[in-house]
Amino acid sequence: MDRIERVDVLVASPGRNFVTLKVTTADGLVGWGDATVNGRELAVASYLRDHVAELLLGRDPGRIEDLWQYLYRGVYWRRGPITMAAIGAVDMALWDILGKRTGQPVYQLLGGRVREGLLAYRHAFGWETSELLDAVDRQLADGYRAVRVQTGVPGLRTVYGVSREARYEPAGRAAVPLEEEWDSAAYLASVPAAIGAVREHVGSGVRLLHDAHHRLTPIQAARLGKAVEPYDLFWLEDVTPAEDQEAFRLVREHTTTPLAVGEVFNTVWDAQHLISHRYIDYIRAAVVHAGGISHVRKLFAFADVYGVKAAPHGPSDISPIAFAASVHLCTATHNFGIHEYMGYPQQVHEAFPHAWHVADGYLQPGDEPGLGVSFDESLVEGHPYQPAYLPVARSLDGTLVDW
Ligand code: KDG
Ligand code: MG
Repeated sequence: MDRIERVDVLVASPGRNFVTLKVTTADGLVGWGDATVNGRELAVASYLRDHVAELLLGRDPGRIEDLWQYLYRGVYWRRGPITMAAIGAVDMALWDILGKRTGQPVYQLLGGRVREGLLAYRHAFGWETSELLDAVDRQLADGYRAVRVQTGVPGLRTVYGVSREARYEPAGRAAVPLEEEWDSAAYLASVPAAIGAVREHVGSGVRLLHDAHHRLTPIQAARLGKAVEPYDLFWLEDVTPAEDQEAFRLVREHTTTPLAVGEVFNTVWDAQHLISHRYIDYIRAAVVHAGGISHVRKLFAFADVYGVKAAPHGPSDISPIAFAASVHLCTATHNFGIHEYMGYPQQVHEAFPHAWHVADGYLQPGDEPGLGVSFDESLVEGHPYQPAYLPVARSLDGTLVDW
């Protein structure tokens, strides 16, 4: 039996902050995990260094499920993004080690390929509709068939997810979060027409998605869902905060626009009511933030029972390691729907060499043993953590609005 010999927590900022877990075994196998929690990177690094690393030393890395249960059920204070990202990083590192030990890519260990590729969606944004149409065209020209469309709101100087630059990074480097404006009434008055313009521009074959970032009340969300029905959205995402899972019933009862939620969920229980009542169509939980491959696999299997599809979160703040884990899991998941691929700057691709890739708008896991991804540790030295936060939004009277 092999044993875990070393656990390193590597915090580095090659363009943006990432928390990477490196698990080394006595046989010299290395497993990589991602524990990045955007804006709370040091908290999860401390959780791993100060409370988890010691627990892993000497243990059999092949007992993936038992170690998951040990780190989850064996701790009185459980759940939440920090705990679950820490467990998620350990879990993906152990699957990586198992793959390397057996010479198999992780998707083979999870039951093997159930499709030839994962439909990926990209982001397109434009302050004006004409800029948005150009951005959509660029994604289609790159071979993608699904695009998330976000646009400016007349009267607001800033809108989350809509940059005036060609690319945007959600977290801005600053000691405290920037403050943006928000006005749900202005948004509701303008966004359906922008989505309609995109649909008219691209015709019927392209999948269009839109993200409301939890900003609406349930009745506003219901109204938006009805308003965009003629434009055949693939989904409307995060229309209202899901702490109150029953709130989605109201949205569901009023619109046939498909609903997606869950990128901030950490366990299957966060989505239990939503899924078992069939209030949503897509569950967005990420391998890193919801306890790793082992737990998200259960969540997706639970969703499958109710006809809900898996559609993982894939922004730039999830490192290419967790992205690899997600691509492997979805390659072997029957009820997969679509995968977000926000994309990374070249610097991040180089920091995390990876076998996963995109071909013709579809994600492929590659065939290297394990997760097929690693991290260039030499970057830790010259690229230290830099405080960076998502912006905070306030409505026009100064009231803080939901993320
Ligand atoms: O950390 C927050 C980002 O990941 C968030 O902006 C991404 O809403 C998001 C999405 O759908 O990718
Ligand atoms: Mg989102």
